[in-house]
Amino acid sequence: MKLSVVLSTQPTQFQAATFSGNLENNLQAIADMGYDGVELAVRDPRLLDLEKLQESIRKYKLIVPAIGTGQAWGEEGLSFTDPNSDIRRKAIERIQSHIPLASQFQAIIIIGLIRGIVSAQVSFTQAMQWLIEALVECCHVAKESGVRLALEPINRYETSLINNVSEGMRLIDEVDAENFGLLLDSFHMNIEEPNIEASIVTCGPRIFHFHVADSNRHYAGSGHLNFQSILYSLAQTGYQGFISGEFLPLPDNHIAAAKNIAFLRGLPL
Ligand code: LER
Ligand code: MN
Repeated sequence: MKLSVVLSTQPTQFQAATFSGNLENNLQAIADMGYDGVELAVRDPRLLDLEKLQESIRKYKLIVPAIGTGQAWGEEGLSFTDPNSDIRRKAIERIQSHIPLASQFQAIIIIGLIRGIVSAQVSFTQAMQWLIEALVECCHVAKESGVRLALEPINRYETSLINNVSEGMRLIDEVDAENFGLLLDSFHMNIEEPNIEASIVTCGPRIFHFHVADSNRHYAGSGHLNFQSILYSLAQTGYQGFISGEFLPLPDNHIAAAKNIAFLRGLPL
């Protein structure tokens, strides 16, 4: 099992960014705990010192399986479905600006909250149309660099667009691009899926990335999710990617990340 954990490269309001702050110290801590990789949450790639980042990632022998992009929504309000066409265009450009970074690390680009919500003055059909158009355009450009995009079904309290696996799979049909798949997150699945394991199996090879947090969004092993059967179902789909921890940094990020890896490595899979 390949394990990673989320690290935000910039200060963030997103509470489940397990690590943020001093990059070098965090990467060292993550590597020392035995993680194979680090998932980077990046608001804007222009804010990064790419060379320094690459050097540090190499130094600690970590892999970057995925790049999170949701902070562009959380901190800047960019989204694919904003009523304002300038904001929609900026969101598309922002995702495309992640492509060189993702290509260097051979990482997946995550489409989380940057997809937006259905705004009051916009119909669901219109929002879906903007979402599909943005994804088609981004997937087309990403394909030239061999980069894949993964949309994350997110629970109803955070977005009104694509809350569950069946909506996600319908979107995959609409976008119709080989480099487009899903990121499943056990925390959101616990809220939205009738049966987590059965939903995972229906995705087959379209699962590009996987987030773990327990039912309470704390580290895996601290709530009531059955990770043994969840990860068994994931393996049944042929998934060979990372299991990436995205949980609240409580009681602190080091303790949470250490308990998460100890729990997952201890599962009889
Ligand atoms: C991001 O991966 C996520 O899971 C969302 O809850 C962001 O708010
Ligand atoms: Mn997630």
